[in-house]
Amino acid sequence: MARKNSKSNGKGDTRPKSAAPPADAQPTSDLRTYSIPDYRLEKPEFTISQVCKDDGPVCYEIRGDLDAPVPPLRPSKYLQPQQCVEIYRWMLLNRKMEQALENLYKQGKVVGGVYFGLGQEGCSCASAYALRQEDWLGPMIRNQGSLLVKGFPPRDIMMQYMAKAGSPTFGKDASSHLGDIEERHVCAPISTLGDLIPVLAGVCLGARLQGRNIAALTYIGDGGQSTGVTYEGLNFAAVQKLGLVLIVENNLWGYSTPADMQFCVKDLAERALAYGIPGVIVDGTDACQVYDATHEACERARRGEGPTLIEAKMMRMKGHAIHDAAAYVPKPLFEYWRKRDPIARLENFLLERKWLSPEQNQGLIDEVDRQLEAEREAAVASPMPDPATTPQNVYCENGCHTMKPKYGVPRVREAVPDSTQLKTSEAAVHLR
Ligand SMILES: Cc1ncc(C[n+]2csc(CCOP(=O)(O)OP(=O)(O)O)c2C)c(N)n1
Ligand SMILES: [Mg+2]
Repeated sequence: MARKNSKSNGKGDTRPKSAAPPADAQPTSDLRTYSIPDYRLEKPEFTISQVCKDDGPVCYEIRGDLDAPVPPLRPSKYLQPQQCVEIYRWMLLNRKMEQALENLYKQGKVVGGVYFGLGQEGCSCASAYALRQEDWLGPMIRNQGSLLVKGFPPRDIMMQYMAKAGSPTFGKDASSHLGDIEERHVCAPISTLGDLIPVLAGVCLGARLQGRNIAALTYIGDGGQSTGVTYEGLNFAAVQKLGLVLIVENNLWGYSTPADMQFCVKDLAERALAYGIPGVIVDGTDACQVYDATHEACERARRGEGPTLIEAKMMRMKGHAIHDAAAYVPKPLFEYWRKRDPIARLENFLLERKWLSPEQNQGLIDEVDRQLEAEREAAVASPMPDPATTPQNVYCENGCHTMKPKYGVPRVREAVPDSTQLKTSEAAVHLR
């Protein structure tokens, strides 16, 4: 863990940096100071406060330097030019698929709502790109890009939203609760915020008991990180040194609650200190930073050294879901982050470096459009489920799927036949 230096609270810490310590100061050996690696090339400092008028709608005002120039991307330590182009393509596919979903919703073809990851494509796609085939993913609602990178075709996600018979859940879920534990190693999202964290920790534990350390990536929002199960799951992973990679997606809003009204720490990565694990901050609109931090966390996970908490700072560029116009978000905040659009930033980065020519770029965009059109048509053409199939695949009956070890025979100790023979030292089950 990299821990050193003192932390400015960024909210008005005016202590002189070189002042002599007061006479009653503690000996320095009693002082523990920490630092959190921060990959960002800019550190926006905004405060958002509630300024509601009596019985008016909820509204906020923002203070901070909203005219700051947009920094360049931080070149990746690990990615080759071609890999950067691949991530850019995934991000385009992610955004254009969500635009197609919005249109399908407006055409009345979607059953239920639609959730968007607008402005967060770099976080979803570049983090999932750091996973290997054998690694696991537990996406949340805004991580549709992660699902694409992990191998779900856009038609699966579209059919899921339209509750079509051909969807991965055969039309039984009309949102994003799709997974694939056999091939792609994706745990279906769990709506209860935070619950994926102990589940993914459990996946890592299962692999450990079968003789393998794996990386398992999941996400939690700035709102969801306050839940108790987040603490329980991450603490368990920390104690057991499980390969959990937790990205805290700090997109500044949880429904209509701004981050400033959600927690008091300056950076959510500081939470890592309380778990005794590394914490790192990245600009969530910089795909290179997201990739590098996730790659390093995955490598640590595969070495069996335990979990990492990555805070990705960015902005939810739409409302909570399609029903929410986000009228409560101060317009200048949207403007600020629109200039930091993750796709435009990566596109400029690739063009400036000549890793992609303007013609290649246009060809790539056209190709993504063609792919999506074919995927959309296939999704729309899928029938609605036959009512007779309603009871099927709801309950696990007649051994519909067997629970079998994935990586090897679990290493467990033989049970003691006569419980009276248990020694006190064997009373607790240790998992390593
Ligand atoms: C334990 C729990 N509490 C409340 C909810 C309802 N809920 C769903 S999404 C959401 C807001 C989440 O905000 P955040 O975690 O910041 O994620 P974001 O939507 O910004 O990606 C809430 C309160 C829930 N699903 N689970
Ligand atoms: Mg949020």
